[in-house]
Amino acid sequence: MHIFCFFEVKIELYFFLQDEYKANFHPNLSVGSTIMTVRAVDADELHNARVTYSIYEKKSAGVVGDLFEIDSNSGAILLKKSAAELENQVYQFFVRAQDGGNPPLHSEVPVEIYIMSHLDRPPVFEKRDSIVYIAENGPVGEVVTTLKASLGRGEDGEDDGGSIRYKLASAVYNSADSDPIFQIDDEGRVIVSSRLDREKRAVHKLTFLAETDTSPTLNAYYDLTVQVLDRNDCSPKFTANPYEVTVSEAVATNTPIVQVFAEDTDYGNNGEVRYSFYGDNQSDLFSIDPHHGWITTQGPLDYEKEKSYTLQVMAFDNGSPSLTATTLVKIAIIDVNDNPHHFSQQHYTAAVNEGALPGTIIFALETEDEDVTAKTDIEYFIVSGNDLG
Ligand SMILES: [Ca+2]
Ligand SMILES: [Ca+2]
Ligand SMILES: [Ca+2]
Ligand SMILES: [Ca+2]
Repeated sequence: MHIFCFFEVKIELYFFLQDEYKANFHPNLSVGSTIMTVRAVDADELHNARVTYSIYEKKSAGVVGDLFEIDSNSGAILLKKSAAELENQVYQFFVRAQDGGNPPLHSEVPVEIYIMSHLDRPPVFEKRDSIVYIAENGPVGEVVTTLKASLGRGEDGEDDGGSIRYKLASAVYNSADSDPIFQIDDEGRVIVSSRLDREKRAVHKLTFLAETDTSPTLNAYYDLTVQVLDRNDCSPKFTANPYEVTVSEAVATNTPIVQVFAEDTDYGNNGEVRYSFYGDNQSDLFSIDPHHGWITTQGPLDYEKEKSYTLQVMAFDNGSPSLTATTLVKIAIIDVNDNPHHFSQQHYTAAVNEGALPGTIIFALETEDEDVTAKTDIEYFIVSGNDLG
């Protein structure tokens, strides 16, 4: 079985984690308290990790700035002076995040803060596990977890009534550019709405909003981390097919000549790759290291016997069941001059007329050499003879 996993390189711009931020608090909140925290992240963390926040007022400049301040490093919005007289007031403004790049990039997000009346009771989420685990490639519609928010009880102990709606507040999961991966229904069930792929994203950090149907809304947020567990759904993938290598016939036994490599992006055993030869055209002259993919000579090579080899190599992962990939390794042997010349006859005899003039061709010497491509220019020497020759 062959399954290839493809990877998209995603360039994420600088963005706020939510499309909007909402908060509500009672007018007796102490001065200096944190009301909420906004957060922008920069995918380009290496260069521009430093983000600074500021309150960005378009209209009614000064009003918001008198009451709230933002920690420029953390994005925490604090109450700057007493809100005791400001019951039922709603403040809407923007927070700007700016990075440390040159030129700096910035982005704004709308913020709504409602100072409740003494009687208002915002929703409260019931405590649940903040991390849930779910296997990749599960069925669409699978329930990850169920969240529940209820309205606090008024001073008379009665439920304040009214209904709560749930929303997924995380901006990246609400993008119009892609199909939603998670949804939350009216019952607070967090549902997988498209196939989860651990190789694309192993951890999803989600923030959910519960809000009343009143105006302005009363609300609460809940952070949930979904950790996607691996399944063995990626095959190993060789970096080449075929691998081609040339090697001198003179290399020593036990010489590593080529390394094959197959990548498997699954996790743990599912991504652990081993190598072997397979098929029937194998040669005892080569071995393969199962862990590192090195192919090594196991005996002397001889160009005069075999000019090339094609090895069939398989990679298999350690998953259950195991997934595999195959490739070819083509080894071309290079000839070297390793065979001695020898004369085509052991003895040569020739008759020479006594009166032959100097320079007469007596006979042509022929030699043979099994080295096919590595012929050298051959020089002949008369190593012994009489005074005349
Ligand atoms: Ca996958
Ligand atoms: Ca795998
Ligand atoms: Ca996987
Ligand atoms: Ca040779």
